[in-house]
Amino acid sequence: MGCLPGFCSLSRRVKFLLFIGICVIFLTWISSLGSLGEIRDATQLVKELSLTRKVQHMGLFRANNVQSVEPLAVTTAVPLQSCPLQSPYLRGPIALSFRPSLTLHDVETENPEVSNGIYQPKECCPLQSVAILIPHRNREKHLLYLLQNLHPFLQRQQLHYGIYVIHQAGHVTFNRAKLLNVGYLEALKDFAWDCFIFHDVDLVPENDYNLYQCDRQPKHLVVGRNATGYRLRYKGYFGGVTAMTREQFLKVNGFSNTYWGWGAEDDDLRIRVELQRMKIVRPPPEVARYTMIFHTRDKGNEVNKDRMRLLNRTPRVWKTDGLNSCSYKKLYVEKQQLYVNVTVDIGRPSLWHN
Ligand code: UD2
Ligand code: MN
Repeated sequence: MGCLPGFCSLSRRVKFLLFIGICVIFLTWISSLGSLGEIRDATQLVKELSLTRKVQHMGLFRANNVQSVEPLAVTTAVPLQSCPLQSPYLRGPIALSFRPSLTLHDVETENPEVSNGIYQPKECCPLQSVAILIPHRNREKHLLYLLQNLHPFLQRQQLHYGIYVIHQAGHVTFNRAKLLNVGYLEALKDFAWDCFIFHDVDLVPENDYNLYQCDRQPKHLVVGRNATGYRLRYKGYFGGVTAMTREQFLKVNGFSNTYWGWGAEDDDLRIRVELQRMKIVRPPPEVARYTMIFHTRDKGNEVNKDRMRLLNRTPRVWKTDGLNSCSYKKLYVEKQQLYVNVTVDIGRPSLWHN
């Protein structure tokens, strides 16, 4: 039998020691393979757990038992059932409360399960994720009353929702429609909301069967309100509170940005909806009822004298005036417990656009 050069000349003792050394190196290598395997398993486990938590956060699953990281079997996730089509918590007509001494702190205490303006039910997987967009300036008391009534109302409907207040900075003429475009664009940076509710700050819903969810068609939620004898103001009226899916709103290119001051921006949206051959739907009148908190016309929101001319040009300009041309300066975003405050500079009426 051949011999490696130099190997045969070594003494038996040295050969024996060499053999032992090689065995030790081999065994160490084998055991290191085993522990690598364990590390890989642990990484996988952590990944799975964090995935389960992520999904759980989205309200889709509830993890069975995620306190311990061993053994692997703990990652089994139990799918949460969908919330029912009709929530068991609905009450029908509600006694509204407008207590003069109410404070934001009171409303925060009444809604411990809301944080960063967001709530989601624990007991089931919500049917829709809904962003409520409220255009706002100088109506703090109205906002307070709306928050006090709206949070429990939406929770009874078992929705995953977020409330965004889009606050127009400065004293330039108010522009409700442009603020709502900003709200849509900014809310989508947080979450892929399915449905958007465009909501006046002074309208408080009176019946929780008026569902804040979107339909296959754009939905108008204010059939009647106290000030107008609970009757539809006019055929085609689309103001106050409306619900559109993310896709429906995108399809019409959102609101026009060019309505500065009071009036007709809601009619403009109706024209856009009709141009896309969509049809406005409404809940039954006995359900779609609101109380509008009394107010006079705000300073800085005078009647827009140009509104009829603007309405006439909608079919020509909607494609280039809307979400895709909405320029603004975001001044700050503040995540409060009960709502997200987005404060923006939306510019001023321009000769070119108005
Ligand atoms: C009607 C419509 C409203 C809108 C408006 C014409 C109803 C119930 N509502 O409301 O949707 O079409 O006519 O532009 O028909 N706002 C402020 N600060 C201001 C001014 C307005 O926060 O200084 C906001 C606030 O959310 C308010 C909304 O804009 O609810 C509409 O303004 P409004 O309440 O003065 O107008 P109103 O009641 O005639
Ligand atoms: Mn109003």
